[in-house]
Amino acid sequence: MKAYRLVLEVPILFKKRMFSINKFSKIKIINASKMKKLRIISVVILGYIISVAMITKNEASVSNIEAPDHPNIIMISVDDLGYSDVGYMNYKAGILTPNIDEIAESGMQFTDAYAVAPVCSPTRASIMTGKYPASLKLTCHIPGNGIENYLEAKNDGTKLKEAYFENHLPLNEITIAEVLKTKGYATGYIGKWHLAGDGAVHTSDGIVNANYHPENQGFDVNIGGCAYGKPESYFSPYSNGTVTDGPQGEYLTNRLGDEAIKFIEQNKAQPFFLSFAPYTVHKPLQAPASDIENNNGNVYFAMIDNLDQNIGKIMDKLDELNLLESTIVIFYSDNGGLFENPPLKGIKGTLNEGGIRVPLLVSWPNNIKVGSTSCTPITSVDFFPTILDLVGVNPNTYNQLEGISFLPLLKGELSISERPIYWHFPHHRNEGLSMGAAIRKGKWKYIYEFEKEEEYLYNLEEDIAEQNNLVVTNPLKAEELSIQLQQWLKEVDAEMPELND
Ligand SMILES: [Ca+2]
Repeated sequence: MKAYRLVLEVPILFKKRMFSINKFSKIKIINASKMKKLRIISVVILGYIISVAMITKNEASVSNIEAPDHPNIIMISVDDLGYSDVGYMNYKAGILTPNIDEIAESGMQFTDAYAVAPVCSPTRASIMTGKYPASLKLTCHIPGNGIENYLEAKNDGTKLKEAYFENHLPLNEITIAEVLKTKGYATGYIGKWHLAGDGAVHTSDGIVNANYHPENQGFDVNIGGCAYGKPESYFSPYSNGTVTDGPQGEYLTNRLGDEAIKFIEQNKAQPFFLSFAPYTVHKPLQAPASDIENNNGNVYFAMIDNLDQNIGKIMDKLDELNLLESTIVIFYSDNGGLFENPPLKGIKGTLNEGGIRVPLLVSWPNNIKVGSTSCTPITSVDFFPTILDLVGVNPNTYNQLEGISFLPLLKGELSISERPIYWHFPHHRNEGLSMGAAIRKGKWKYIYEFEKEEEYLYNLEEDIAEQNNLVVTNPLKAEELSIQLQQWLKEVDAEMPELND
């Protein structure tokens, strides 16, 4: 792209330690004179203007695609389901997901889909708002044990302190549900929300501040959505003030599946948007005995099996009500898997691919080509503009959106411009590479680790497992992406970690 070639023409200004963090939490560019800084900034701004112009041009052509009248939308956001934790990927023996595989066969699968964060809350906030966690100031999972306790533990003995983050999704943010309501959609939220305050430490029922629940963010119905990031128990009684207890021992995922079916039945005569966000497959690892038995004692696989059965229930209900052709089904996970994610490196909580690359399927019979695949990188800020596009609303109407519509990919009619996608995760984790920021553009991925001041550059087309750090052999590419990442962090006024004095 022309814009980035311009960036490449600037002299190498940085050798190592491209980021410097001062006590005012702002990024300083070091090893450069003011004059050179100004040159870089003006070149990057010019590049940004050009790339925005390209995207805008592309989106204008998207709006010319004839959109059908108000299809139903079911957004399935599973919790912690890894890239290789689905049968159709064929990476793990023993995982059987026939119903999820059928969605893959009936529509488009994305090989390079991402969560904007390696943990729950920021990704969920980005789906709801179409904004990056760095813009929302909601970059961390909202801790169940309270932010103060969390920070005390995480900042113990580290060089950098965790950056500031919000403990709820502010009500003044415009959500996809709020917009769809204005278009006549019935809206339902069933499952985990995790955007409503400091988790379980303050409460025995998951309700910290009910004002922050889905009902006040555009959803007509909320079953299960509160401050909890994980269930107290998958078996009733649930200790969750937003879902009534069932019979003793009822399994939560089965119950939420039943509630999803009920919502579909109740709203079959009008367009509906159902966000089905089961708590599964997040810990605690608990599953019905029969599912554990069917999975040779593997409780995690049993949870995936049970998830699949419940998705099958939803698809059967759509079939029974003759709604398959008028319903778009999106299947997605909010971050990488907690266990190994072959062939990817890393797990949930890390900025390696295993922490952020996730399964994504989109099915819409007669509209999306059966059994198709897209390798274009997509991230969770893209859902909001894409859903708008799918229901015939021009995404450009909403200036706050930071992603782009990938409807052209679904239609198989256009490609979308190569654009950078970003991560800002200024938080310590025990699982591996964290406390950093990253950018993916085309086949390239660059990561900067704040705590260790380490840089990584990977060619994901040749090295999906991130084994060969190319920073030394390709310094120009590393520099280009580093500059672009730093520029973006400034643009969104990202909260940065401070020195831990
Ligand atoms: Ca999660």
